[in-house]
Formats: sequence, structure tokens, C-alpha cells
Amino acid sequence: MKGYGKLLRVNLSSGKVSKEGISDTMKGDFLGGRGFAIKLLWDEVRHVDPLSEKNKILFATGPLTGQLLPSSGKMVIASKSPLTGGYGDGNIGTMASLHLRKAGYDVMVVEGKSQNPSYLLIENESVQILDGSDLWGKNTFEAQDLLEKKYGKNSGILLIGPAGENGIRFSVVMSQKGRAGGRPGLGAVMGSKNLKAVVVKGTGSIPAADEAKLKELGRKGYDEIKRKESYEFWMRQGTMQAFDWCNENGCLPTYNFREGAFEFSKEMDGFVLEKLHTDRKGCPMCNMQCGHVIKDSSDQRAELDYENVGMLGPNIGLRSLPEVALLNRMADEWGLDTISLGSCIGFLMECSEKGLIPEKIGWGDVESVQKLIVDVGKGEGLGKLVSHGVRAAAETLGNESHRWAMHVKGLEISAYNCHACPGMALSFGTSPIGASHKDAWIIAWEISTDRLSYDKEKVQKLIEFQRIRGGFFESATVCRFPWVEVNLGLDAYPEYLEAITGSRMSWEDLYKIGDRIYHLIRAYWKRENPQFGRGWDYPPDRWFEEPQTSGKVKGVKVDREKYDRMLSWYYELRGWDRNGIPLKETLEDHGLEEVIREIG
Ligand code: PTT
Ligand code: SF4
Repeated sequence: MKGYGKLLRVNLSSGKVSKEGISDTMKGDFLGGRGFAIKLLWDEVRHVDPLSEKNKILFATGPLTGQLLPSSGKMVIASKSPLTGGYGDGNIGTMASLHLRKAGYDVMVVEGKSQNPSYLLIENESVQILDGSDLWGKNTFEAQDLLEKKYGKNSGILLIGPAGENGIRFSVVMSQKGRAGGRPGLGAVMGSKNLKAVVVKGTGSIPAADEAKLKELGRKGYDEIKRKESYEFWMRQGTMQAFDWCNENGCLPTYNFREGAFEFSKEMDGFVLEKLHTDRKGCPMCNMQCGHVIKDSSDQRAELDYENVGMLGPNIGLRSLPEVALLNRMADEWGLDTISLGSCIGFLMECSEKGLIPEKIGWGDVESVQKLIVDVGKGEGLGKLVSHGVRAAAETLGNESHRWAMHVKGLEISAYNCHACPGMALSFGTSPIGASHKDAWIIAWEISTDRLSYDKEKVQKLIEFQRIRGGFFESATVCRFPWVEVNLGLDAYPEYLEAITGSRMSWEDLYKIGDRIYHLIRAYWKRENPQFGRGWDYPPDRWFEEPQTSGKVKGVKVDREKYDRMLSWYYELRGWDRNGIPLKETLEDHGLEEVIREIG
């Protein structure tokens, strides 16, 4: 199959570097990105401590990545997660994905552990492990500046902050002072390998079967995006257009997901952002860039996204956008995931309110939160309590605190309150990395149809979303926003693939690849956690037991029995048993016979 490069393998313990071909079976069965990542983890990373030398971290692009196509500057970073103990990945937009492909590589596998702080420098064929002691301890902005000075502003740089160095289990990998990826603690995996950064400079061209056709399709795609009706509003507000909508519909995370509407929402919504906006940033290859920069409360530049504002704003009772931006900037500098951070802070505020911890930390108390973020980054004081996420913190504190530890499978829930959105609750419950919205953002469809229904059609729709978003976009490895946010037609994507690989794939073929990826990820969770099963697919008790007390959906909560029935349908439609484990015939049907033996 055309349009692919090589696999680069770097062992930090031995210093050995090798370049391997990628088989046509691998390409045809798993496409790229997340698909390659789970196949490699399944084959090579078993029963290891995620923060040990034996874990591996993968940087995986897909066939569409870096091509002259809409929003193609993405990359999947994956590993066995130190936060959840299962499969973990994140999707980051970065110059590094372009450079990696231009250097001739689709995937990089980093294994072992460097003896001292180090960073990787990849310049086409040349791969060096260099001394990183000058970078160690620097925040991500400082380290980015140092590396840019040395290797040029346009080089591809992925790096971690002090939180990753300190093993904080929800630390991320950062790039370009505003792109973040790897929510399930992939920054800590890099830190555990003494790997501060990866710098990539590639000068080749990215292969394609039919370059002229690809050029034509790319031009058409970019033009179409600009002509879409929703483009103008998107360019004004980006992901923050979701803020008012969530508030009106009672799903804005507020006071640690206790409520779904915030009384001060008008002080910090997308229209306020428009007034404060000073600049725009984003990923390479994109003509709908969504990073909105404002001046934070300390007069410095900070980039905002809906998730960040939801979790570091209403969820912790904070109502000033410049103050939220300050916290967001701190998270970026330390290399902490904003979603998990906001959830941990909300959790601690609630524990403080209920007298479970002696420290006083009130809703919206921005000064205490700033100090807390430093403690979290260092893993000290109260920060230590939450350094393994809210699941572990609740286990330490006991006393019913698990009821307001807002996570699924150990990954903190992103910014959608689901008291009155059972389909979205199931999406969080069944997401393959823990409670992420990335695989199935069914909430908009759900609210626009019959939001309180628990029918089978909803479950079918959820799986359809997972196939497109979690299956296709994560393995072709391009941004899904052209489709989700401005409605670029899905038919364009098989055409892009054909121009690149020379093979025609229908959406049915792509669904099958997506399903294969899902089955293998599910098997991975089971193999790495023998106790894994149905009980891991439920959101926290709060959504089942404590109705919202305000807003449009006041009094509503999720019905546990009906959720349970939806979950059974979900398993049935996926071909999994009643405990959520893929059935033998399902695995066989997807060419995964070898898996059966290991999860037997
Ligand atoms: C993603 C998660 C998100 S999802 C957000 S905002 W979002 C948070 N951003 C963070 C941040 O910023 N700083 C920080 N320190 N932590 C952060 N954690 C949070 O991480 C991101 C965009 C966004 S913005 C979204 S929805 C879409 N996600 C895509 C996806 O998952 N797949 C895909 N094919 N396309 C996507 N396009 C959009 O990309 P994770 P990015 Mg991100 C400052 O990483 O682990 O997947 O978690 O990558 O380059 O920043 O783009 O309202
Ligand atoms: Fe990146 Fe936003 Fe463009 Fe997607 S739409 S590629 S997240 S800048």
C-alpha cells in the first residue's frame, strides 16, 4: 500500500536506533495512528508498570497526516497509562507530525530509559539521543524557547513540563505553547524515561499515490470549509461556542459536576472571549484555527478552549475569563492536563466544603488554586493527594468521597455534565481511554432529538460516532473539526485515502477497521487488568443519585436500571459478552484470533 513511511524505534537504555518497514497487513488492518498504537502495545507491552523502563511510548501519525489536506497536522501519542492502568492516548496538533513524516517515519516507538535527562533529535536519517540536563526542570514555555532558539522556530517540538518529570499521573505532552496531548498521563511516561523532549526536522516529501489528485482534493476541501455557513461563527469563537449552549442545556460542569448551569456564565462565555481576543493560534495545515489567545489576569498571553474554560471555570466556581486563562497558562507551563486538573480542584473544593480535608479551599478562590497548581505540579502537600487523579484520591480519603470523584476508569470526565444526557453518560462509560468526549460527542445529537430517552437507537448512534471519531479520525490521524464543526462532508475522506494509498476503501471498510481497533483496545484493558469488566463502564454515582437543583433540567438524574439496559445493548451490538469482553467469534471475524488465548 502506498503513502506510508517507516517505523522508527529508539531504545533509550541501549541507545540503539532501528528503522523498520510497516507491513501491508498492518496498514490494511489498522490504518495508522491509534490503530498502529494499539497493535504495537498489544504485541509489545504486557503486564508492565506504566512508569517503568519496560513501558513504551508511541508517536503515531496516519496516512492523511501532514498531507496538503484540511487540518492534517495531528498525531496520536499512546502508551499504557499510568493514570488508568489501561490503554491511553491523546491527539495533538503539532509541527512534529509533519516533520516526522517528512523525515520518512509514520510511527516512532520509544522504549527503555535514559540514564540522565535527555532529548531526542531526529533529522531525517540521523537520530541522536542528546543530553537534556539544561532543559530538565524548565517549564514547557521556557524549554520550547530554548529548543526553538537552537533548532529553529519551525522545527517540530514535543516536550513535557516539570509535572511530567515529577511523575504526576495526569501530565501531558505539550507543543507550541498551547497544544496538549496525552491526557492519561503520557507526560509522566516520558518523564519516567528521563526524556524531556523530542525535536524533529524532516525535509523530504510525504508520499502519495496520486499527487495531482491529492492536490486538487486538498484545494477543494480548504475552499469548501471557508464557504460553510458555520465558518464565520467558528472563527469568532472556536470551541467556546459550546459554552452558552452547554449552560442553556444544563450540561456545563458546575461546582464539581453537581450542577449543569452556572449563574455567572454570561461573564465568561464565547462573546466575552470575542471581546478579549488578541490573537489566534492552532495546528499546522489548518484554515479554521481554533486557539483563541487572550491576555490573562497577569497580562500574559494564554490560549483558551471550551474544555479548559469549563473545567477551570464553572467547575471550580470561577467566573473571570482572564483568571481562568491564568490557570490554563499555568497548567500548560507545568504540563498538566487541564481537564483532570479542574476535576481534581473541584473534588478538593467539595472535600473541603464537606469537611473531609482540613484545608480551606473555597469555590472560585483563585489565589488558593494558583498555589494548589504549583503543589500539584510538584506532587507536594494537597497536590500529592490528587497527583494520581481523583479515583486514587477518593480511595485515600474514603468516607463516600468516591461519589464526587468524577471519573470513569480513572480518567477524569471532560466538560459535559450528564445528569440529563444518558447517551453522553454512556459515551463516557464506554470510551476506550476512560471518560473522554473524543470518541463519541453524542450530546448534541441527543439534545436535539429525545434527550431523556434510553432507547436502542441512541446506542446505535453512539457506536456510529465511535466508529467515525474514535475509529477513523484517530487512525487516519487528522483533526475531526472540519467535519464536526463546519460540516465538511465525510465522503471526502475515502477520496483522500485513495489518492494517498492507491486503494479504495468504503466507509464500511473503515468501520470494520475502527471496530477491530476497539476490540483490541478492549482486550488490552482486560489483559492488563484481569478484574476488568462491566463495572468499569459506569459513570460516578452522583449522576445516578443526586439530581441537579437548578437550570433547565432541574430535578433530573440518570436512571441506573435504564443505563444498565443501554450498556447491555451496547455490548450486544459490539459483539461483546455481558461483562463487556469481546466474544471469540467477534475476535475471529476481525482477524484477532491471537488475542483469544491471552484474555481467555
Ligand atoms: C484533549 C483535551 C482537550 S479536548 C482539551 S481542549 W478540546 C484540553 N486542552 C488542554 C490544553 O490546551 N492544555 C493543557 N495543559 N491540557 C489540556 N487538556 C485537554 O486535552 C485540541 C483540539 C481540541 S480542543 C479538540 S476537543 C479536538 N480533539 C481532537 C481529537 O481528539 N482527535 C482528533 N482527530 N481531532 C481533534 N481535534 C480537536 O483538537 P488529548 P490539540 Mg489534544 C491548551 O489531546 O489528550 O486528546 O486531550 O490536541 O492540538 O491541543 O488540539 O475543547
Ligand atoms: Fe488544530 Fe483547531 Fe485546526 Fe483542529 S481546527 S487542526 S484543533 S487548530
